[in-house]
Amino acid sequence: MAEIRARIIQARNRGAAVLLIGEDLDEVMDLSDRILVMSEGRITHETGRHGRHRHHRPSHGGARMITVPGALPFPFAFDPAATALIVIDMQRDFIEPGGFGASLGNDVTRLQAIVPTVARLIAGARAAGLPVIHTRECHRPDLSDCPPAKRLRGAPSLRIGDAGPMGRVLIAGEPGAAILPDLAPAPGELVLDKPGKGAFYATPLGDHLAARGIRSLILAGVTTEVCVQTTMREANDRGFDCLLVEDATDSYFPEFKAATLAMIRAQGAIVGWTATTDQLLGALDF
Ligand code: C5J
Repeated sequence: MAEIRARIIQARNRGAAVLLIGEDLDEVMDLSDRILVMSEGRITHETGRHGRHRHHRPSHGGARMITVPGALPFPFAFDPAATALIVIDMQRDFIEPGGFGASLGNDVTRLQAIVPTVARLIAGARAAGLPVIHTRECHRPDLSDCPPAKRLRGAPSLRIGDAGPMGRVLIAGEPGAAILPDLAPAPGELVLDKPGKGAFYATPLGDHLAARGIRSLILAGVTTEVCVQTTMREANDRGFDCLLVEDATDSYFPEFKAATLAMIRAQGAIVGWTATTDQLLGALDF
């Protein structure tokens, strides 16, 4: 249904009228925003438009579906009651000098630029009643959840677990592993520590989402091509519809961000959709 709905909206947004033919009257009504009843070549009954917004549509079971018309590669439809925002690894260790990102030789200032946008996205999601989930890439102090293959790879100036200016690098509870104060989780929001790049690996995220009936995920955070993309692919494989917020994610490498966005949208949203914060919040009316 979501695929059919997205294609109809895409056609309508190009200015086409869409004639629906189906045996399931509820489904047809659900997908229609005007009903014309014709008899003997004449319109005998005509309804007004459903709802107050062209892209908000009721769906089967009474869910209020919202569509982000400008999403790529085609409009993204989601039920806000079954959607969560996941903010990936907006930690000091990736975004401030002296942390893990910098130890790998990266210019962390690029990532600082998205902080106000991520804050606006989080505020909009909270205002719309979407659950907000935060992740932190970090390890236990004894490193028992950090494979040597991860710790010993390459030649960083500081390895995971080494003492740096923000405490031990990527270790839970150390100052560097904390989420930036401007993006601090609100009381009651789930904060997940994850030892891998993907947020589903070795965490209770999947069970948490299943228990709440979440079927769509909005993703933001850093870095686009590593932890964000890995999480989005994990989610896609688990059956979630995923949208990555383009201006609320970034990479140390602009070309990797651009390639990731292109890969996600390619082949008819093979991994998912992308949209801007304004496009998403506009659809949510915030
Ligand atoms: C990386 C992450 N880049 N959060 N972690 O190692 O993307």
